[in-house]
Amino acid sequence: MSRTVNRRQFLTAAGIGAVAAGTVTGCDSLFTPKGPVSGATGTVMSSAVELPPRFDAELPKVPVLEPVRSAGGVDHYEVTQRAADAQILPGFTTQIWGYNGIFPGPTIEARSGRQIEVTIHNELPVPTSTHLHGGVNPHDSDGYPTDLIVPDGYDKRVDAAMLSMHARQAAGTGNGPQQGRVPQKPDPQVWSLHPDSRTYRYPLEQRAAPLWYHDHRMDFSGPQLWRGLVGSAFVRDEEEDFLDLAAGDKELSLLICDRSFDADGQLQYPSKDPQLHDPGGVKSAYMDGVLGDVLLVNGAPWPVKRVANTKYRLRLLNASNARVYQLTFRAGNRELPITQIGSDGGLLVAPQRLPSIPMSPAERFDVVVDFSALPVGTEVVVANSVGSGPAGQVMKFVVDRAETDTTTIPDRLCRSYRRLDRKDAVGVRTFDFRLSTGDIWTVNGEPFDPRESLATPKLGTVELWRFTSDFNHPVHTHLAHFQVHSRDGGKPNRHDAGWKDTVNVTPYGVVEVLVEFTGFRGKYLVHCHNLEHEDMAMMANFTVV
Ligand SMILES: [Cu+2]
Repeated sequence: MSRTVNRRQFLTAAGIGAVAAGTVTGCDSLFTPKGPVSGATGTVMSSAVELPPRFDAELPKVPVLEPVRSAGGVDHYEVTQRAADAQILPGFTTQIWGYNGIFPGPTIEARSGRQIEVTIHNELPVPTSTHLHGGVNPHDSDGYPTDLIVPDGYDKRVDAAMLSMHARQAAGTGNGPQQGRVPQKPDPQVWSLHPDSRTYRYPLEQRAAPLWYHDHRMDFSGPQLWRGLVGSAFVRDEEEDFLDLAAGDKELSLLICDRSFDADGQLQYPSKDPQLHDPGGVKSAYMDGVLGDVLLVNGAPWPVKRVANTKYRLRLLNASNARVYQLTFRAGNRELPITQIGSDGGLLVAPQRLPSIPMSPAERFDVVVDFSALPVGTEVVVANSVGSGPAGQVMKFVVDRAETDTTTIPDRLCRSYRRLDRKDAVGVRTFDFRLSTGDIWTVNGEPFDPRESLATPKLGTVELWRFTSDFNHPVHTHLAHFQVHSRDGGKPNRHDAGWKDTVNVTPYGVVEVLVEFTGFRGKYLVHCHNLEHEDMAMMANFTVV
């Protein structure tokens, strides 16, 4: 009897959380079922180096990407993906893959309605595809997983890898489409290959929101993000400018992820093929998800940030492959109030207090934390209540100066917000996220097939999509943003508020969302954002018609 069946039987019997494959690692792998984020999300890959001290490194400020030219209302950016050396752990030099050679990549600052173009040059040894996550992007600039920038000299190997994938599919043993015969060359209906570089065009006809960009190569997103291909992107608009929110050096972008390091201080990841040619995916012990034991914020381990005793706006992004967080801000025994003002898709109608911030992979939270009641010298630890050991802490703030705070949190944040209603939905579809036999993660029982679409919603309509799940699956829709309509038959959780593009579905949970299809026709993805699940086929197309 396979491990898969054993786990399913266990889950059915327990009716709750799950045991991860391989090493069971306390709270990282076994959560209580009723918390905002519950269930297993992966297996810890322990570092072979001594873990760095906590709260020693300064919080890095990620540089903003500057356009190389602006013409006709379009800002043009140039980015080179390349390997580079980074100082992450004290005493070690770590090779990363970065946009412009840095991890995280440079932050994109953009304006709603002002188009940007980004030319990406690929100097890495592997193909890449870049997705602007949260962007209302035309299909051909959405970073489709088989729409690849192929570096110089890779063609022969990429052909071999693609043929090999087709051969495995034909044999019914691999990820992706099932088909009856082995083709002689990569199918041009599946693969779109750009030599060395290409330009992505983003109209950004959308609300102010915290986006991010990352790799999306089919079968290899997990290792390619792990090596560093992630960055933040903010869209801003007049409505947001008008609010008197904390800004400038009182607005902090915090990109949170976990990583694991080998004895030489290099990033380690359990790929089936460490060269990332073929096959994709991870060793079976890690197929539930890869967790690191070093927590990084903006690329630094457990950093510290010195702050004034004022309000700060924190733009939180969980850029981890598989790790979930539940963040609190602790000053001694006391927990600071957290005010959420925005979600994945921009500002909420009104601010709301949250006791903690539960973040599954790819989710963003826009929050205000108020340090004004704290005496100078107070230390505030950002704790992760669902992480064990070192993963139980993320970073630290130290209040080191007194300043006058002139910012406010308005009672009404977003007057243009439209609340979707169940009666707006013209149809209902169900997407079931589930492990299949053969260690393949599936959507509606099928592994990802680039040629098939599970749904054909009409542009300009709203549909109710029901996500069901056997595990923790952070479900992400490209192009179309949604509002959570119900969770497990009841009301959404408080942290489900606002426009979103990613929602965590807990084990045997049901989440209904009202999805609005705006912007563009074409083929887009709905997929699990646990990157190991994604790489092991938990993706599907929908085509907006
Ligand atoms: Cu998943």
